[in-house]
Amino acid sequence: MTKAPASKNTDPSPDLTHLSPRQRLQQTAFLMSAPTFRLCPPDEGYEVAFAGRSNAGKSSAINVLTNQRQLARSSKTPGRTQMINFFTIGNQETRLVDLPGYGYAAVPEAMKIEWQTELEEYLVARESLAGLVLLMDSRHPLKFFDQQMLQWAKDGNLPVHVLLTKSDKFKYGPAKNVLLKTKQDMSKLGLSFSIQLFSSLKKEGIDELAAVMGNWLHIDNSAAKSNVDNDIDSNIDSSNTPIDFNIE
Ligand SMILES: Nc1nc2c(ncn2[C@@H]2O[C@H](COP(=O)(O)OP(=O)(O)OP(=O)(O)O)[C@@H](O)[C@H]2O)c(=O)[nH]1
Ligand SMILES: [Mg+2]
Repeated sequence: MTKAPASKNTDPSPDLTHLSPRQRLQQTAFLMSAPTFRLCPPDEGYEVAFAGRSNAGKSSAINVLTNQRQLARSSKTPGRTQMINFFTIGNQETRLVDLPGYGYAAVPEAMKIEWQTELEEYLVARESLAGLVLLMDSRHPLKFFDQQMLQWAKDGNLPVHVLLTKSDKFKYGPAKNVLLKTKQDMSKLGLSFSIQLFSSLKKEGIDELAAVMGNWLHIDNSAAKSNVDNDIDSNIDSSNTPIDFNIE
């Protein structure tokens, strides 16, 4: 386990409450990497986990969301992120978690099984986990492990926000069709979710994702929120508007 130096108690975290969620997310800093959930930070405050198949674009999404080029390392080699990486957003009680990609063929079967058991326990039992951002390549949505993650999220009553990543690979119409089709398929699963298109390459869908995370992480004060809403009004692409479902 590697750990960033802890801030001293005599040096309180700066007051970031006047910032919008997107501005707050730009304060994200690396906290620590853990090889297993047993070594992760105390289960306090709020955290949001990013999960998805290997190569889905998790690290790239975290980098554009936080406006930092190399915060989470992204790579052309699938399976690059093997550790659970924790980041703080202003203070240690507000965290972002980059989970290792699943479905990476080169990982031995026994390790896969152990990892899945841990992942399930984390999703179901972690008290501070406020929501799951599930990234799926928009060309290959809802693969077996994605469905497994959704089932665990449902078991843990965990809200899910789906990013259909690399949407730049499609033209507008086909991208919208993927969004609607995936939304329909997910509606059958009976869990609480929202969904949007996302492109790290084109930096599309960031405001929508920041708004969802601001809500989950309780960093969405109303004064700043009205500024964000103004930003969204001027930039919004309706194909990226998150679609909310709350199915009983
Ligand atoms: N066209 C396009 N490519 C992308 C986008 N986001 C990521 N990629 C590419 O997809 C590959 C994987 O991206 P990563 O962000 O490393 O994916 P990851 O989910 O973190 O992968 P692991 O850490 O292996 O689980 C890289 O080659 C990225 O450049 C996107 O929005 N559009
Ligand atoms: Mg990664």
